Amino acid sequence: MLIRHAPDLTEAHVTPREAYLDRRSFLLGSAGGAITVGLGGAVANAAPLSGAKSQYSTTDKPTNLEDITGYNNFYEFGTDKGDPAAYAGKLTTSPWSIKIDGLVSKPATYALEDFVKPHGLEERIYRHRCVEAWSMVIPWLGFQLSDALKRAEPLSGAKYVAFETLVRPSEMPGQAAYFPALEWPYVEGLRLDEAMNPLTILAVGLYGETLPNQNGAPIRLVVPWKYGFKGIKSIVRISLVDKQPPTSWNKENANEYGFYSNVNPEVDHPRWSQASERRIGAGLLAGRQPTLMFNGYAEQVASMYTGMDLKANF
Ligand SMILES: Nc1nc2c(c(=O)[nH]1)N[C@H]1C(S)=C(S)[C@@H](COP(=O)(O)O)O[C@H]1N2
Ligand SMILES: [Mo]
Repeated sequence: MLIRHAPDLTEAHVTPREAYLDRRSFLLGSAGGAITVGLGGAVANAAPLSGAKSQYSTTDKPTNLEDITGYNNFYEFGTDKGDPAAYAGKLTTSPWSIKIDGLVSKPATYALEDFVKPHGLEERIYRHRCVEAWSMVIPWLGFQLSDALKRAEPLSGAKYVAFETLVRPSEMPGQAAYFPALEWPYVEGLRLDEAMNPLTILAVGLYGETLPNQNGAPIRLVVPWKYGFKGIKSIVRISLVDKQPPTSWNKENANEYGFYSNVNPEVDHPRWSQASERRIGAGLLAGRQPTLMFNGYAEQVASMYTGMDLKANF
């Protein structure tokens, strides 16, 4: 009998969750901070990565790796949930450079390694709530955006932070499409206090490895109290600016997607309710669960919006 080996499947795909957790505690016990290149991984080119535990991690059960890396939004690779997993593998993520400019004392263009090097990595297990009313729990590895911004020394006039994704149609089929789904580059932005909030991270890995391309390799933003589209992927530029920057989904449809996009069960999307969500991987019988104000992070972030009308500033 012919025994078929699936060549695309690596150990991480078939490792049961418990075995993964054992391996993770091993990684967490090893010298934290450094990106170490090793064998195997969830996807091609993945390298093991470790990070210190964080007080900001949720105790919610992490979503399976297969769902986190197989059900994605990354329109540069197509608009179907499976397109990023199917097409992002071809993206060249090394070498990678990232520019930090605008209203800073120290503008610079860094090789990714040099941009990441000064920062110790942490594991941040965060809830992830897409505006489409589904959610996951993702064990990110990364560092606080605040630390990267401090290094650039923002000037007093800096009020917002603008982010840009790579434009490379030769490797991003969604950017080469005749009728593109969005205007490129994908752009996002935060108010400076939101960017400096300790919950806001730049992620370079998940589940103990470098980021899979479909999740925004080699570096992406994670803002866990906002809808997922604020978490811009594959970042090449971070600019400190004095005015609220344009954002991709707001440009696409300002009536449906605001600049703030804080998770709010009381402010419905014009076409659907935001009161509840479907937790991916919870099983067909699990039903929907209530969506929490600020995605459950109100304690850490609500004070930034005191006195603000969250229905007007959605
Ligand atoms: N550049 C870019 N970033 C992006 C997107 C995108 O299409 N392009 N999609 C966003 C949306 S809608 C979501 S929900 C998250 C999905 O992240 P994940 O695939 O890692 O779960 O990425 C966000 N970042
Ligand atoms: Mo999303």
